Formats: sequence, C-alpha cells, structure tokens
Amino acid sequence: AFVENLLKHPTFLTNQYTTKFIDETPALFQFAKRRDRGTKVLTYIADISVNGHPETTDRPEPAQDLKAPRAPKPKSDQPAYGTRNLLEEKGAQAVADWMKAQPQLLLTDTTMRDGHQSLLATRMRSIDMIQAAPAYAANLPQLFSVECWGGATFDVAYRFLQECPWKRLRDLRAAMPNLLTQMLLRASNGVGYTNYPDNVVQEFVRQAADTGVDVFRVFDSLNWVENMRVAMDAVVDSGKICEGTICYTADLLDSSRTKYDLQYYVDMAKNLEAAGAHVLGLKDMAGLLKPASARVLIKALKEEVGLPIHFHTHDTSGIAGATILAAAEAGVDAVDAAMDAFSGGTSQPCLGSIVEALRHTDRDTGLDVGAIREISEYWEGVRAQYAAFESGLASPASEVYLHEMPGGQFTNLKAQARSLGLEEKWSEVAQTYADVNQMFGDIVKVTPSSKVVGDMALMMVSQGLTRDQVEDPDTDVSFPDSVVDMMRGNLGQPHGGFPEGITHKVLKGEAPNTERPGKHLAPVDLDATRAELSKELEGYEVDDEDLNGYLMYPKVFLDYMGRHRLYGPVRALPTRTFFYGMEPGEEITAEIDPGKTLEIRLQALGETDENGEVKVFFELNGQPRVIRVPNRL
Ligand code: BTN
Ligand code: 3PY
Ligand code: ZN
Repeated sequence: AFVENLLKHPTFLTNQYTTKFIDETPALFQFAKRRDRGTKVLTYIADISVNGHPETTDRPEPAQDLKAPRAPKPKSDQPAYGTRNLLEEKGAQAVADWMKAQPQLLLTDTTMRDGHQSLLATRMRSIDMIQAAPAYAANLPQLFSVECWGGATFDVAYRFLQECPWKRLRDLRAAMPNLLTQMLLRASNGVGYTNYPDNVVQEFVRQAADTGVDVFRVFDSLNWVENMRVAMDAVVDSGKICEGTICYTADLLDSSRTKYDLQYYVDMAKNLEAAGAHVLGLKDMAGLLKPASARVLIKALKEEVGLPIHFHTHDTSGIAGATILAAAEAGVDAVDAAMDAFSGGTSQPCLGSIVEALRHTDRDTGLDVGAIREISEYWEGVRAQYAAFESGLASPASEVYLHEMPGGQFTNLKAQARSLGLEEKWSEVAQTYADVNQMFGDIVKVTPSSKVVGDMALMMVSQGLTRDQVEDPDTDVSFPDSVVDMMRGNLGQPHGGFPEGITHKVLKGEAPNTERPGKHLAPVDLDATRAELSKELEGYEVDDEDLNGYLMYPKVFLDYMGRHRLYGPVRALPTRTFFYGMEPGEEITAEIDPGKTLEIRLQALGETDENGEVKVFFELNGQPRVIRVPNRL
C-alpha cells in the first residue's frame, strides 16, 4: 500500500518528483530504497502501460507488428586488431602518424551519437547501441572510430531516457575493445550549455577517459582557441587522442564574406596544432562546406599543418556526399558518416555509399560492404521503434545556406517554433536567424552559441520585432537571458569580438568580460560537493561518475536519481516496452545485470477502482505479482 499511496502523492502525479520531493517525503525514499529492482521495473511498466509515456503520447507510433531488431552476429569472437589496439600499444601520437600514412579514407561511424542526435532528438537508448557493438568490433574492424558519446547524448540519457550515460560508455567500450570510441566535447562548456570552472572540465575529461573515451573531438562554440586549452590539455594529459577542432561557417568562396576566409581557417589550424592537438577536426556542423570549397580548404590545411585531418559534416542540403568525395580527393585523412538508416537529412551522409563510391579507387576504405548492409538493416529496425521522435523532415533543405543552423538544431528549432504557434512563420524564423547572426557580428553557430541565436530569433518572430528595431537604441527590447549571458562574455569571445552597439544595448551599458570565462570561475571543491550530494541522497555512495554527472547537470542528475529509486534499472527494458509499456499476454525479458534476467509477463490490466487506481497483474520469473498504479488519464 505504501507505494500506491506514494504514487498518488500530488507531487508525484504532476511529475515533479525531484529530490526536493524526496527530501520532503522521506517515506518515499525509504520505500524506494527497500523495494527490489524487479518491483521497481514492474512499477514502471505498469505505470506506462496504464498511463502511457509522456514523451510518446500523441506522437506517431511504431507499426503494431514491428519486431524487435536483431543485431548481426559477430563473424568472430576474437575481434581483429583495430585502431584502439594501436592507441593502447603505442599511444596517441602513433595513431595520428598512422592516420597520415594511410592511403585509404578512414571512416568514423556517427550512428550512435550524431546520427540519432540529428534525426531522433537524441533519444536512442543504450540497449539498442550495445546490442550492435559486438558486430562493429568483429565485422568492421577497419573503422577509424565509433562516435558514441558526448554532445547532447549525455544529458538526454539522464533527462529523458532514465539511464546513466557513464554506464552506456562503459558497456560500449567493453563490447568494442579493438575500436576507438569517440566523443564530442564542447571544450569549456563540457557537455553542457555554459562555461564550467576549469577543474570541473578537467575532472570530466579525466573521468570520460577513464570510463572509456579514446578520441575527444574538442570544439569551442565561438572558435576561440584560448577557451579550448583547458579541455585540450586535459585530454593530452589523459593519454587519449585530442582532436582539436575548427568549426566551419559562412561560405569560403564568397568574396563578399571575408571574415571567414582561408587565412582564418589556416591560422586557427596552426593555433590548434601549437595547442597540442594530435588530429585536426574540421567540423561543418550545419553542412555548409560546398564541394569546391572543400577542395580549397583541405588542400590548404594539408599543406600548412602537419596534423591528420578529420572532416565532419551534415547532409542537410543533400550534397554532403559530394563534399566528402571532394575532401577525399583533396587528401582528407578521415571523415564521419552514418549507417544508411541513420544518414541523410540533418545527419551525416551515408557511410555505405561513401564506401561504395570509393571502392576500386586509391582511397578505397577497405570496409566490408556486406557487413555494413547487415548492420544497416539492424539500424533500420531500431529507427522504426523511435517513430515518436521523427522530425518529419522528408527532403533536403537548400535553405540551410540561408540560416546556417547546425544539423542538431534545425529540426529542434522547427519543433520549438511549432509549439509556439509559429509553424506558418518558419521562413521568417529562418530569415530572422540569419539576421540575428549578422547582428551578433556573423558568429560561429554551434551548441551553445547556436542556441543563443535561436532563442533570439524565436523571440523576435513571436514579438514581431525586426533587426532594425532591435538595434534601435530608442526601442525597448527585453533580451532572452541566454543573449545577455553571451554578450557578457560568458561563452567567450568570437573572432573580432561582438559588435559594440548591440553589446551596449543588451548589457545596458554594463561592461562585458572579454577574458576567458574560466579565468574568473572559482574551482569547485570536489570533496565537499561529493559529501553534500551524498548527504542530499541520504547516504548514497556517490562515485566519480555520479559526481561528474552532478557537476555538469545538478538538477537533471538529482531528478534522474529520484526516478531511479522508484523505477530501478529501466535501461534493461526493450525500447518498445520503455516507451509504450506492455499489452496483456505479452512477455519480455530484461537483463538487469550480466546473467540476472527478469522474465516479465503482463497478465492483465484491472479496472480502475474507486480510488482511481489500476491493478496490473504480472508474472515475474514465474511468480505472480500485482502492482497498483494510479490511472492518471
Ligand atoms: C520525463 O521526465 O518526462 C520522462 C521520464 C519518465 C517519466 C516517468 S514515466 C512514468 C511516470 N509517468 C509520468 O508521467 N512520468 C513518469
Ligand atoms: C553538439 O554540441 O551536441 C553538436 O552536435 C554540435 O554540432
Ligand atoms: Zn554534427
């Protein structure tokens, strides 16, 4: 009866069951602590089966007869020697040297990070990745790396998927011992949206390296190398591969837009080389690099810097494949691509097609196209389960050259515009986004600076404000917090600084900080924070991964912990069950620990009783179990 009462608690019903709630409701905490994991998972399934999952309600559903995807079989149980083995044996510099010496185009598979971040709002669950990992290790040992961590995946795991991102990384690392794992790190912004104190960034990198990241793609959202050093140094100190990264923006061959010319990129590349990068990343987050520009840019970078070059782009415009081939011809060392079902559109171009296009040429990748097809088929089945998170973008969008939105932001902003009732005004939003960019001085737009531009554009369109009005000193404008924060210098400095007029207006005359933000942030007392967190969680033993999760996202982490106490290891549930619950008569298995499996059968759903509760009848490993949950519909 305890749990049933708690599940009826008004705070719980409104989905506000944060740590504060747990603090104020010690009974909940005590109860959640005592319940076994099987009961917790059944409580989750019962709740979703009765009430639905808040994120999939009113969204398109996967086909009723959709089968759970089956990963291809590993072709051997002894994965062939891969790039990770080289890193382990000879170190980061040896991997960089090796990259430069290879004739073949090296490939990174982004399906498990940017692919689903760009196409499915980052909602891919760990279980769907981990199932594919042994096939990657055994069947595609020639891959340069597997991008599977960082960017938005970190907070989305805690926030929406109710799972620990560190555990995902550990499991993937273990399942692909021969392949380099790769993450996206927003330099001093970590995997968050704001500048963290230096020791938080350092501690995060140390932990990520320890748990399993091999390649760190480090970028700054304003391309400010000064603000990348702390993160880059931490990566180099960890012994892992530091991919110091340039974000590409604007249009290289457009002679009317001189701010980002060839010299700009070459200078930045040299600065990154001097800052200790092993690999030079070229990150075209919006997919703006055109084939002809790629030829010029890659050639110049190859001539001017000694680092191997790793190119990342997005296929939003539909011609990213052509850019990749141009880059390959110009001598780029490695490129990113996604498996068929997670490629195209705002994601990366299609990996298998690149492999095919280069077969029998001097850049032949050496990857097994049969193995790629098998894995792609698996991913197709995976994607179909996430129908609720599809953006609906059905075709290429040449308008990306107008607004320059990063792949991960484009569909997101469209959805945000829709929810604000601005769907009809999308072309206005796109144009305003471009106007805001010019008003801010033509800046690099990538998380988190892209979010600031997006916030400003949505504000202007919803209030009917033009750029002229915003810039007019005599028109009152209430700027979004993120804009004020950026103008204060809290994300660092763009090339050439922010324009004085707009800075003055946003800050109402307050002087901005033009130094590195981390310089003014006091270090966090890690031991004291761990002790406070442990106390807040009533004695829970906070490990280093938990501490780092909390340091990045305090509230998100605490909310996750609160739910984890109630629902237990729901990461083990099949994706369909996680988002839709179970039907009477359905059976599933969930491996909650290696070798510890829950066999779950939902027998029946009862009627809603006079207390508004539903009894859900299960069999758990053959034993009958009844769970009562409130009917909140
Ligand atoms: C979210 O926070 O919106 C997603 C996480 C899951 C929330 C759980 S699902 C079962 C229960 N019912 C709800 O409406 N919310 C919680
Ligand atoms: C991220 O920071 O998450 C990105 O993917 C930027 O392109
Ligand atoms: Zn990207």
